[in-house]
This record gives sequence, C-alpha cells and structure tokens, in this order.
Amino acid sequence: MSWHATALTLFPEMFPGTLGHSLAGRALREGKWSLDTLQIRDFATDKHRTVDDTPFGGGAGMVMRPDVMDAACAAALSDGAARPLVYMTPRGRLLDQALVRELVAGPGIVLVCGRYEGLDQRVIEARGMREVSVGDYVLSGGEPAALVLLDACVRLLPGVMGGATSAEEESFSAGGAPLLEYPHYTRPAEWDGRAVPDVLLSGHHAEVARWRRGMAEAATRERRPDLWSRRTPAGALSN
Ligand code: 6GU
Repeated sequence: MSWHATALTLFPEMFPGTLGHSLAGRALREGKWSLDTLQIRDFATDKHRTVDDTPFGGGAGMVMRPDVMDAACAAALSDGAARPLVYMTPRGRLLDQALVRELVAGPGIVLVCGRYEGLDQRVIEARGMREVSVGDYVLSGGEPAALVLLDACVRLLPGVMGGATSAEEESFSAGGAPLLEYPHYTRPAEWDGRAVPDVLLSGHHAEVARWRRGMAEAATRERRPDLWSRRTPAGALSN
C-alpha cells in the first residue's frame, strides 16, 4: 500500500487542483501515492444537508457541526490504516520540513478542510486532530493549505523527485536549523551586462562549495534572522 491522502472538503473539485500539473500530479498518475476526496455534505443527516450552524455565544460567521464532521472522519478512517487527521487552520502549528518528514514517514494523512469560521472545538479534541497552519495570513478555506501540505509531502516520497536524496535535502543546514539556498546561475555566462560569479566558472569544486555555503549563510543571516539564531554551535550537542 502506497502513501494515501484523503481530503474531507465541501469543495472536492479543488483536488488535486494545481498539484495535477506538478511533479506530484505525475507521481499520482504513476501510482506513487493516491488521493481521494470525501464530500462533507454527504454526511449531513437532515433534508437540507446542513453542515454548519450559528456560533453559540453569538458573533459573525458559521461553525461546522461536530456530528457531521465526525461522521466524515469515521468514513475516512474506515479502512483501518492509522492515518493522522490533520486539520488545516491558521490556529495550528506552523508547517515546517520536520513535520512534513514525519507525515511522509507514515501511511498517509486525512486532510480536514474547513470553511466558515471553522470546526466545532469538540470534534477537533474528540478525534485528536493535529492542527496545522501554512503561514501567518488567513485563507478563506483549508483547501489551498491542504494542497501546499500535499505538495511538500509528495516530493519526499521514494522515487518522486529524480535524484534528490534526504541527505541532499539536509546538506545545507547550520547546527540543525535549515539555511536558505545559495543563488543559482545558468547560461549565458553574461546577460544584460551581468556576469555570473567567476568562482562558478572556475571548475574548482571545493571553492564552489565554499562560496555556496557562504552565500547560503549570508542570505539566512540577512533575510531570516529567526532561522539563523536557531542554529547551535558546530560540534555542540543540542539537548
Ligand atoms: Cl491551514 N487554513 C486557513 N483557512 N487559513 C490559513 C491556513 C490554513 N494557514 C494559514 N492561513
């Protein structure tokens, strides 16, 4: 059984979405992972197929009913595979590469996509959902966030990215924290009056590696001081 994702959503037509045109889409067609969707509305029980209601305590917007969401979760988990329920929400833990690696190491994921103001808190707790955010901004629904998470996972599956190894993935890190990539150049060697850095044309592999490392560190220091300060001194043991 290959890695399997199920999306619980009111908009199943958004899957695989842009992923269908990407490396992840090719891998999907090649059977290296699989994807299905469940229409949350199919788990409503009243004649109007209601999935949401007004918030207790008042206020704007609508909240997705816990009974309907729970039935959708039960259906997604009915194959018995122990796949984690991942609820996409701006209240969640920020997605990072460590979480992506953890999720691809398992049998797959069930992506819970909310609309409106979100899910009733009780079903989040009762189902032990992991809450994940893709950044500090607000989307109108979890679907685009779920596509981001899927893309990040699928590119790490065995045989999906030609040549790229997990060692390569981690080669640019500083004391456990990731570094930003060094800048890239290709032909022509001079374009619009701009030359490619000489060292890259020199053929000195060790010098190229040293230059790239320096550029990666400089970019990280200048652009992402938060990442830069998370690195631990070389050789030191972190907890
Ligand atoms: Cl995961 N969902 C929504 N609706 N908005 C977001 C998000 C998720 N991550 C950042 N903004």
